Amino acid sequence: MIFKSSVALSGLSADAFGLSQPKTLSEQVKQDDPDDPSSASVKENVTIDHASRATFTLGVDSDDVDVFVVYDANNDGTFASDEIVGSSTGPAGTDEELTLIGPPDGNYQIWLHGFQVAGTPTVPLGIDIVQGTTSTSPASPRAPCPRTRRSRSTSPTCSRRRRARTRASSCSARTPHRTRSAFPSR
Ligand SMILES: [Ca+2]
Ligand SMILES: [Ca+2]
Repeated sequence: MIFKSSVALSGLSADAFGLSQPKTLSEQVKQDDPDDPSSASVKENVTIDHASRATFTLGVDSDDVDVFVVYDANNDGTFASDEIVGSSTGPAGTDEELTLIGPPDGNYQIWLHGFQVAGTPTVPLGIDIVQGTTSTSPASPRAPCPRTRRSRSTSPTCSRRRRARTRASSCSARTPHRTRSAFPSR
């Protein structure tokens, strides 16, 4: 994607979020300790990198399965109950869905907690994470095409030079990239 501006902008930045491919996992759930979400028998690891949002859905039949999203905030490799950042805990027979807006980068775990489950049904877990990169414009605008007394501003040579310069300044390889999170730095 290329942004064009008729005025010189210094320090312009834009977030570009691609449309990631959503995926659906088949998970086998069972009755867990209803009083302890960390007893969830299904725990899926998910890595989030510069996401604008992340949506998790769970289709249930007549059972009561709940979804918990746990963020390893202290990055110690374990997912603790006090690191739960989102949950969807509808009653039996109700599908679950939750969305994190601007989640911080890092490691996450999705817990499927069998609150009231008959047998070991297989349920679909949907994961849709929209991720992208941040682009920053070059700090200095491109230099104007040089003029001399003999060359007119519309000369073909000057136009070609101007176009070439435009391509160079918008070349993605030369554009400084940085990442950022909507959350405060940790
Ligand atoms: Ca942790
Ligand atoms: Ca439920």
